[in-house]
Amino acid sequence: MDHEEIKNLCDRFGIQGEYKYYELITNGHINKTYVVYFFRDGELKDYILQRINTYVFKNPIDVMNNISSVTQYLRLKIKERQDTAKRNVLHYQKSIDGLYYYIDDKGGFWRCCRYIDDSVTFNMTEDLKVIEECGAGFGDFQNYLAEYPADELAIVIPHFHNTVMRYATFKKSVEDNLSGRKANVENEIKEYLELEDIATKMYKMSKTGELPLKVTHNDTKCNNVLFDKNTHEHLAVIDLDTVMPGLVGFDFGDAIRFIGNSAEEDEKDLSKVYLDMKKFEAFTKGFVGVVKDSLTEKEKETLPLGAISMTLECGIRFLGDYIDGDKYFNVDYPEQNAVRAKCQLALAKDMIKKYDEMADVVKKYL
Ligand code: GN1
Ligand code: MG
Repeated sequence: MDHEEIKNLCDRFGIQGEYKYYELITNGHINKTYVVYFFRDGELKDYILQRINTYVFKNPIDVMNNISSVTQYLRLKIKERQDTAKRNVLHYQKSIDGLYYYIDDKGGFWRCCRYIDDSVTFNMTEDLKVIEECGAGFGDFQNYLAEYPADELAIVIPHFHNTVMRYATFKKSVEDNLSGRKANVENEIKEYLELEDIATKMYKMSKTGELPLKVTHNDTKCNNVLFDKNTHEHLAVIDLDTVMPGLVGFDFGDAIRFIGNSAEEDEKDLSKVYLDMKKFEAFTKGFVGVVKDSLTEKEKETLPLGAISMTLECGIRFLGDYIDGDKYFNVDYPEQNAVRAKCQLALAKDMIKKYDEMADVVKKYL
């Protein structure tokens, strides 16, 4: 993108002031994200400009409808608890056509929101206080949306955390071997297939009604929470693209998959990859501390299984995409999806070993 293109897009969203520059943000695997700076009223104002990946989100207007309803609802709920929600909810800009999106002449689907002042994100962090805050942030999010009318949400990606369906899709990728790269990952394929029962157990419990569907975030990576730059308190949960009915234990579990890992999501040296129990405990303390009163006994009991399910699911998604030829996730280098999949497998195997330890920690905070 050149400066002129970025500036023109911002004009479409009615952003006032003098355009200064932009930066590309590279930590998401799906959308293209830019932070754009404008000078106005004597200071720099920053905006997030994003192009939605329409290969992944087939109906991006539905995505924006969900987001505008959910953010409005959150704003009201948060204001019941405190004076202002200004730094706690994203504020999307309307385009000059009065819509929360703009479609450019090449079909690119854009949205824009104000960046929350003095906020930061964390990817991998060793700071247990930040991890606990992250848990409380996702826990609060869960509580705020507890009474949100779930049937009004569009299902933007059907079967998103349907692990049974994910395994079926994975097997199809293996069978089709579109990229011809299957031979490079035979061992991983075999190991993932051996773990299918444990990966699908919890989803099956939701189908029999043993676990309730609630409004969940569905992409609870630590970098989807904004923290105050100075105090590191959690401010807002972001990346609301996949807010849909789901399992609380999957939100918990996907967060653990990311923040509980001792290493990065794409660490190549697998000896560095394990479930860090200190991180697990910090996140659990924050999350469970906030949501415990609303959980059923089965929900409480299955939180550790949520972590295993989400790690295996994410792993087969990365591996399936590697075998398909990197169609879904953005990659920085050709083998990255295989590396991510190997890392998730190592992590999931360690979680299985530490199942009882996880369960004991959960009990401590219930
Ligand atoms: C994607 O966009 P991002 O990076 O927050 C993906 C998640 C995966 C995650 C793995 C819509 O999230 O489901 O867990 O990558 N989002 C979508 O890091 O597929
Ligand atoms: Mg994201």
